[in-house]
Amino acid sequence: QARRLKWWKEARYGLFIHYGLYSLHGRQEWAVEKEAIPWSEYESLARRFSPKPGVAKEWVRIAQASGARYMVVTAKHHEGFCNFDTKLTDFNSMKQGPKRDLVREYVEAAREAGMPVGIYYSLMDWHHPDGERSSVDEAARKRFIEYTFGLIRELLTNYGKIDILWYDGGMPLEAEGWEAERMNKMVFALQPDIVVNGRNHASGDFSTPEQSIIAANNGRAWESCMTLNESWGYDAADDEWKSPRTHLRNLITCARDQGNFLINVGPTADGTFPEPAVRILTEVGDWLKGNGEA
Ligand code: FUL
Repeated sequence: QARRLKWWKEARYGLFIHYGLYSLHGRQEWAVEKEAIPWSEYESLARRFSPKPGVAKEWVRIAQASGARYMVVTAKHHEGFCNFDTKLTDFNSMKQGPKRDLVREYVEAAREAGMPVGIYYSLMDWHHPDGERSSVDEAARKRFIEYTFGLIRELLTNYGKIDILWYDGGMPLEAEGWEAERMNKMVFALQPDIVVNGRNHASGDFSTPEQSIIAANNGRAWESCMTLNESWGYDAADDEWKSPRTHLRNLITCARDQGNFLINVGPTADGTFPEPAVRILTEVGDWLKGNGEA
């Protein structure tokens, strides 16, 4: 573990990106659930999903300008839309709009720049017919686990080396229901050097305080994830941007306490970062460069 985690601990600072169908309506990534949007309506967003060409390269460029030393990008969020080509569901970016494999574009852009590649994967899945009932129906759970393992297997097989697997949404099951130990066994068999968080309820490599900085006091590795404004996925109405100063102070606090800092941006419909996000990230990046840290 120490050997696998060495680069990650030294990196300290990563850029998190929440991008998917929810970026189109600009009301955050929980909207389909919170607003009870009918699936037919939500699914139709896929037909309008058209990230601008070269968008992943732009993300990597901004990540580099910000001084970030790794990236984590959503492959699938809670609403189940896959930003990648998969054989296991048609609800994906290759079959629906934009007919592109966005995970592949991202991985290739990051690789080309020497940027370590993290993949965010939500276990919780509101779209899969067995997702919600998996906790009360054993046959449903089995099918859902097969689906889940299948998608993770595709992500860790089809794109070369993946450096981080960032599980999320460990509901509605617990460690046993997710078969979390077996899941990680598969993950390490496919990607022996990968670093994984603990949000699938197995212990994994690091803990993930969210919107707060809580240093682990037991020597365990940790990474605080935070938003630049108040939302993860794009929210057109959210202008509560943190100042570059606050953002930098948070990064320094994490580094001082031996933790990592993962700062999030929610790109707009076509994948462009909101202007304030670019400004804040670049300002922090300039400071880091001026101080020999990037
Ligand atoms: C949470 C999710 O519910 C949010 O949408 C976001 O992805 C955050 C990083 O993790 O658990």
